[in-house]
Amino acid sequence: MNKQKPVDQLTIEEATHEVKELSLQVEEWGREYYEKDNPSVEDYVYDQAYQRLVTLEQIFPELQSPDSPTQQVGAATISDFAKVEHQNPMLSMGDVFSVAELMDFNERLQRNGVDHPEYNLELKIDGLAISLMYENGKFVQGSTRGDGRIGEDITKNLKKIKSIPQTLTQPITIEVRGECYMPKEAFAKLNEQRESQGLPVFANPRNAAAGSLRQLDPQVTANRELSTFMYYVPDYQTLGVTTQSEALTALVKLGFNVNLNNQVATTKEEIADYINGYTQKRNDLEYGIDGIVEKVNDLALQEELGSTVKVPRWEIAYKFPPEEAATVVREIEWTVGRTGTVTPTAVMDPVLLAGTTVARASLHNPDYLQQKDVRIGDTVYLHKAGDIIPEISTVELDKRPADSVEYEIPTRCPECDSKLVHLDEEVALRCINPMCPAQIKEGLAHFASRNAMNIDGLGPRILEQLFERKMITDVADLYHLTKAQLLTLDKFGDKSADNLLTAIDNSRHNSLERLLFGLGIRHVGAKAARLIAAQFKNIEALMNASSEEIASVEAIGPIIGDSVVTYFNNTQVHELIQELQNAHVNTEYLGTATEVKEGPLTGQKVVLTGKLIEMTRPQAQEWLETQGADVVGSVSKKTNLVIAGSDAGSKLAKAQSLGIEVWNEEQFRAAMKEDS
Ligand code: 3BA
Repeated sequence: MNKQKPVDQLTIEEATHEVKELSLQVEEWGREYYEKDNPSVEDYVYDQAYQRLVTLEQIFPELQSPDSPTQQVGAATISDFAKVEHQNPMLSMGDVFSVAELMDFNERLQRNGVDHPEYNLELKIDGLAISLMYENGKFVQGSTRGDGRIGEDITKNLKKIKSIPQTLTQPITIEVRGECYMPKEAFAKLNEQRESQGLPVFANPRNAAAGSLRQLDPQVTANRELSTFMYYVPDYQTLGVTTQSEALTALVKLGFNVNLNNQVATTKEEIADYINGYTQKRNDLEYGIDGIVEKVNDLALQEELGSTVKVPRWEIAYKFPPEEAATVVREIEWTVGRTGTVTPTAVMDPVLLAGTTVARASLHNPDYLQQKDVRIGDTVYLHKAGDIIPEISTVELDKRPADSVEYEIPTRCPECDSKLVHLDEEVALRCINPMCPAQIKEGLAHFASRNAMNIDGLGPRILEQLFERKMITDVADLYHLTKAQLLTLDKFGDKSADNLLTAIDNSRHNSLERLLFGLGIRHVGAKAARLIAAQFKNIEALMNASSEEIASVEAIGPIIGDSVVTYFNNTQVHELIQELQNAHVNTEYLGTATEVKEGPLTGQKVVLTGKLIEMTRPQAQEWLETQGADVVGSVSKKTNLVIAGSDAGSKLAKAQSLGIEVWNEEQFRAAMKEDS
């Protein structure tokens, strides 16, 4: 992390400059967060920047402008939903990042004459604030928080959430507020499903919940597993209670879901224990929490304390620090993919990080490795990108061993020792030896994979053994494996051998598109394979087709056309196809021609901008075209999606000003992943 000068040591010029930059940055991140449910940085980074801006404006009050992001309540709403004005504004919460700051807050309350108040401590659910209106006990309207004053009417969607009662146990008229969230397991399942459909995955459960709630089709919401915890009633007199903790119990009685892990506390020790306890336990909860909320328990006292423009004076949220763990890099491993890309992975001493043990983190490519300057023996800090993927955040330079040397990028393939190259202007390092065993093994695994020939039970360990023992050298050999051969494999019994033989046999009857995808022809993803198979009907027709004929298939471009022709222009490939046919592997298209399903990108106008790290622009464009997207050069109102790599400039800015959806490279790769 870059060390910042303490705010009180800045000159006015420096402060002016920083306030200007930070305001723009915080505003942009805020927009991503609130309007697009799609933040490009982790919440912690946003919070830190926001906090720094607040401090700057406190110390240099002359620099605070009325349109500073610190002066807005939340973000403006932009959407297709009807607007709802909240009867009482939905405020934000003040926040602190350490227990010491929380204690300062409490002492300030004391100094302001609040003597040893009782606090109600609650878990801070990582979801989305909602408001529910009931008239005579009937649910009539539900809305998002929006900018705090005006939210969006999402009644139809909220009606699909099981934990929201349609009718209360009493016929009262009341507004109830709380949090809507997606349980961790539902989130994991949803992302798995989206990944297999080639859709971008959600970065975290909060974004998934937001994306699921703000759907124009309530059926989509219904299919997402969402739940709620309610915690606030603006008009508490209706409930006949005098404390926040009683209010929670009253809400349970009315039929709401309430998180009853709350605790009433008075002493510093109790508060610290609660925070420490849940800091430990948070990974075991079925829902995400990002902190602890402390509220003055006495509701009359709350009213007396009132609120500033933005936040109540009677509550404070303590936010958990991001989960980081330090460990030591022992090795950098290079693996060769199916297309020959050689990717570095840091292998580290195992550490516990956000609930799982982590020992490996991708370093993506040589450029990335060199930028981070990760070396063997270095102590590094790990975090989880999007809460899931372990990533090295920083190298602890103070702990670098004295004899440390810069890591040397290999020049030869770790598998076959042939010379590695950079193709075109790719960042990726490649082994271009077609006989490289690593590539062949990966190719076999790809052939067997779910969207290709779908041969169950042919995992990497089995393939490795079959290959090492020379039982298979190419995909056609799979169809000649015998039970006797399989029984010689490690831990392979009668049953597993039979199952695998059956799975292999079943794959003989697959439709052509699976075979075509499974062959691993460059640029031919699952979707392109389907479109081509539907057009040419059998492999002979495709082998006789020209590049132009292939490129004339709807949604297929010249790069795929050329790639397919080049692939089949090889006598070894002809022999392989012949062998497959001799082994009775089907090479005909079996689907009905009308079944070419439209995808989410079909017909969408997409603009590519900025630098991509893990692929070239033409590769990105090609894939988009196979999805039926229309890749265009400039951003206009008609653009549906902008894919922005690093250092994206005016096109990105324009897209943002027009409110067009923007994906970063990671989101784009998630969408492509299925289709590589
Ligand atoms: N308590 C979020 N605000 C919360 C009622 C106040 C409040 C929250 C809370 C303002 C949670 C801000 C949005 C909002 C209702 C405004 C909680 C949580 N209390 N336990 C003090 O679990 N995330 N969020 N919600 N009004």
